[in-house]
Amino acid sequence: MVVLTNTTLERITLPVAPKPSTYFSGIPVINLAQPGSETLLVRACEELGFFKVTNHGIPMELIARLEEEAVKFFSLAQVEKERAGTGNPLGYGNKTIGHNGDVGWVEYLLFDVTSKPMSHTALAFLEEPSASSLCSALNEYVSAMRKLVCEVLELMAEGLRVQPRNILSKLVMDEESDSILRLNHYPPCPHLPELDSSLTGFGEHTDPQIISILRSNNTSGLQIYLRDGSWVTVPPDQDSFFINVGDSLQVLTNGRFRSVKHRVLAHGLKSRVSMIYFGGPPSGERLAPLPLLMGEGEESLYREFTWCEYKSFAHGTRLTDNRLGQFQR
Ligand code: GA4
Repeated sequence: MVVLTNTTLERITLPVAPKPSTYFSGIPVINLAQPGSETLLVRACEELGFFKVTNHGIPMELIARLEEEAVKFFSLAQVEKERAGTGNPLGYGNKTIGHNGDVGWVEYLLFDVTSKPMSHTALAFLEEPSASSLCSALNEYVSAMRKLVCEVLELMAEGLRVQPRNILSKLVMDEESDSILRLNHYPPCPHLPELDSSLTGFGEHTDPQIISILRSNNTSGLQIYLRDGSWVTVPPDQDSFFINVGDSLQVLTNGRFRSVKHRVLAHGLKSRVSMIYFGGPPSGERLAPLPLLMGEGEESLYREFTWCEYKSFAHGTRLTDNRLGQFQR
């Protein structure tokens, strides 16, 4: 544990983690423009629950625009940022994550993003023209993420040989889909070089949704947990997207796909900025394995539940808790 004092002189104890290991070279790369990528994609979801997507067709300017807006927001004075709300669960958050005592060396903005574009009045915590420029960058980015999620989930269905092709994507493309956009800023931690360890930016957890698409700047920090019990550092790549399987997709595939445990360690010298789109199903959606994926006599590993039930359960847990455990048969 390391005790840090922030600007408001509040003392906060943050968990330390082992020093980041060297970069892992085994992250599967899915080239979306390459025929046959659906087979690699399925393998990546089965083995790691994590992969990188290249040739995604999303213009770099659109990504850079939201990153710039995020940096502009996080550079505001603390009081101005706090006007965005509490981060509990939506809005601005600083060092506290969720409402059950998790902390990390991170500040963030969380937005509920539906199929309808957000209005700049939802960002009334900012003055004009800042509210409008953040709002349009967010809307453009979210609609690009929805398209990417749709493409990836359709490739997945193809690789899994389940019909119809939109059996998974329709859950996230539905008007009522419960999706979130998260902008994270991990400031450099000046105390780190003196410590023989690293600081936790965002503690280990799995994502509750179906799928998460992450894009970060070129600062490392993201780690994933392998089946052999080791944590490995993901080499940053600001031109690509990293995708991970969430708990809901693990259920939809009856455990065939793995919802990957991941975490972020703070950097001693550089800021890390990440933007994550979490694609979730509609609130009342029943989550159960796709019948076409079940072998003869295969039974569901999970009792049936709705996304709304899972989400409210998740919000009562700590990051590291094994949330799906509660729903296992
Ligand atoms: C993890 C994935 C998303 O960032 C998130 C997180 C949420 C939050 O920050 O409020 C949770 C976490 C996440 C899972 C367990 C609960 C809820 C913090 C936490 C301790 C927005 C989400 O949907 O679940």
